[in-house]
Amino acid sequence: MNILFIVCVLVISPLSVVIADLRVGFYNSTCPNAESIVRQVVQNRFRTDPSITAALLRMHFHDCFVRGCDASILIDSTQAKSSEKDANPNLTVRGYELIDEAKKNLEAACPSTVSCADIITIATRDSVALAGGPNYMVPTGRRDGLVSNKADVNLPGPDFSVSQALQSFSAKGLTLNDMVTLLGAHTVGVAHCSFFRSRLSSPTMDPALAATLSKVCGSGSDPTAFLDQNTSFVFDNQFYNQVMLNRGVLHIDQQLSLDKSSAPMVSNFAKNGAVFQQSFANAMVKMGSIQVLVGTNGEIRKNCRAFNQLQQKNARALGIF
Ligand code: HEM
Ligand SMILES: *[C@@H]1O[C@H](CO)[C@@H](O)[C@H](O)[C@H]1NC(C)=O
Ligand SMILES: *[C@@H]1O[C@H](CO)[C@@H](O)[C@H](O)[C@H]1NC(C)=O
Ligand SMILES: CC(=O)N[C@H]1CO[C@H](CO)[C@@H](O)[C@@H]1O
Repeated sequence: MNILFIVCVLVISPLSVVIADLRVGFYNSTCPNAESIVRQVVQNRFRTDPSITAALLRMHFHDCFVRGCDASILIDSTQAKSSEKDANPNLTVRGYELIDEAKKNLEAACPSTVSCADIITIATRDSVALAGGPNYMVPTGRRDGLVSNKADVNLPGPDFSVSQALQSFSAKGLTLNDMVTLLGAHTVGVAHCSFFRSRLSSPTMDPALAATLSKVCGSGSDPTAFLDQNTSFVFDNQFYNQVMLNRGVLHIDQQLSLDKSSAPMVSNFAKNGAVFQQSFANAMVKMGSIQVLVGTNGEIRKNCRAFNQLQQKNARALGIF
């Protein structure tokens, strides 16, 4: 009965089936240095640019929430087709060149073995640890997707309520606790004024912060402000303390402490940094397994920015083979 059911699901929609078949150390025998090769690249970058942690966290989130964690976010648009990258919420995603560098080093060590989707996952984990966050084991074995459409990008917006945002997280199999935890990633990184301008006149923002941010946002085209105004580069629980002081920058961040459903979680994380760190590690592993491709689904891209088929076509056109 069960087997029959599974077979039917596979036949109907083979690419969207969630198969929890990721394993810690998936590359132990095929590319034993895979994780240390990625870590090296992240360490080098972090030394000169600690904002890489925020960049990778956001990239990982956007990747996993659109067609699953399949590196579809990395695909460059072509003249014929706009990829996820060119959807508005993704325009400010950064860190693509770090993924390219890790991929180049991995291809040199073990060609066509380590997926771009796993590179994003491992690099994000390493960057979080470097910024003072938890260092957790991530299961690997993801394969890279064969589709990336601008029109598929449907992410929660910064002006969502907690219940609206929860709908989007629930659709990916994540709970309210997962969502409150994952939004703790806003303990690092920045937001452009255009994403929070409406909050500057809100009675739910600390007037001192509103005054500061109004000044910041009053000049230039679309400046940025830190999402965690206290410890902006440290991966800690200060985001939750800031939110409890009405110093959340995005509307959704502030709503976490105003909405009755999420407020107790916020105050628990604000009081207890260790509980937040453990919860974050668990939630990241969960987010990292959304709709993954495993086994023989998808492919292992040689260049994270293009599907293999397209790379071969371009190479033939250039007379490379
Ligand atoms: C309801 C869910 C979420 C909403 C509405 C949201 C919204 C936003 C917005 C509007 C920005 C500013 C982007 C910019 O101005 O360039 C941002 C930045 C950021 N988000 Fe989220 N986010 C959500 C969940 C998450 C999750 C789950 C993560 C990771 C686990 C995450 C990590 C980040 C990080 C690290 C930044 C800073 C990026 C940087 O400095 O480059 N966010 N988010
Ligand atoms: C890979 O090695 C690590 C560390 O020895 C171990 O914990 C893990 O289970 C191994 N994974 C596989 C798939 O062999
Ligand atoms: C800022 O963070 C530090 C270090 O975690 C903490 O001790 C302090 O209370 C925080 N300040 C505010 C205003 O939240
Ligand atoms: C917040 C935002 O910019 N949303 C846009 C994201 O991209 C989609 C698809 O391109 C647009 O329809 C949204 O308006």
